[in-house]
Amino acid sequence: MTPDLFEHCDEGSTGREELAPGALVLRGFARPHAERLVAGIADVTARAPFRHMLTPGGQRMSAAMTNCGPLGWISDRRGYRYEPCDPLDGKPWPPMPASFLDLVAAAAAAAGFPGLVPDACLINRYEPGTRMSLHQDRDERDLTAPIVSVSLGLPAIFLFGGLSRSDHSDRIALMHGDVVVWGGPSRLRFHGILPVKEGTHPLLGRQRINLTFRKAA
Ligand code: MD6
Ligand code: FE
Repeated sequence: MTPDLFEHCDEGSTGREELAPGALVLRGFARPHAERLVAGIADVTARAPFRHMLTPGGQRMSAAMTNCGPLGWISDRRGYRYEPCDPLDGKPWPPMPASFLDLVAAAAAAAGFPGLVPDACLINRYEPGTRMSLHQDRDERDLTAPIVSVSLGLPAIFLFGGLSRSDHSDRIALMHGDVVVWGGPSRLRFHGILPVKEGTHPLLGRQRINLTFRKAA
């Protein structure tokens, strides 16, 4: 499937696709929630704006980020970690909007993880040309909980690799409304996002937004 086929359509596909043991895509699962999610993103970013964090090596990250919930993921010269307060103003991260919590509970249950209560939500914003290099999500204390990842706006190609950086990566097109639930034996797979292609989404304009919900503490 190429993203171009669906770029200008309101309808995508639905249903579930298993990527690997413990990792599946719920196609279009968030689409009925999208307007409430976008309102929640606006509330969060009014209090904790998107910013480009620095990697420990001093590079500006390509995706702009913010957080909501009890813990937020940050990166700076001192490393990667979760913090209860936004370093920009020293205040607690904004609470998770009810629309986020409703969606994550429904998606996790649909994927076979009932009762998931995340304590961290990282919000990534990609403008065309923005990418996310291959990485593992390993800063969370509880690696038994799955991650729930929600894609909104412009499509992107998700690189889905193995447990070593040098393993082959599959390429998966993620469209507006797709939800990836990822845990168990896939929890520490390397993954990334190829540079987002130019385009305009009817609801979000010239951007892709990804929400990743984790149990960090
Ligand atoms: C993104 N996602 O989709 C970046 N991490 O923009 C992630 O880095 C990610 O989608 C862990 C689990 C699922 C993900
Ligand atoms: Fe990740």
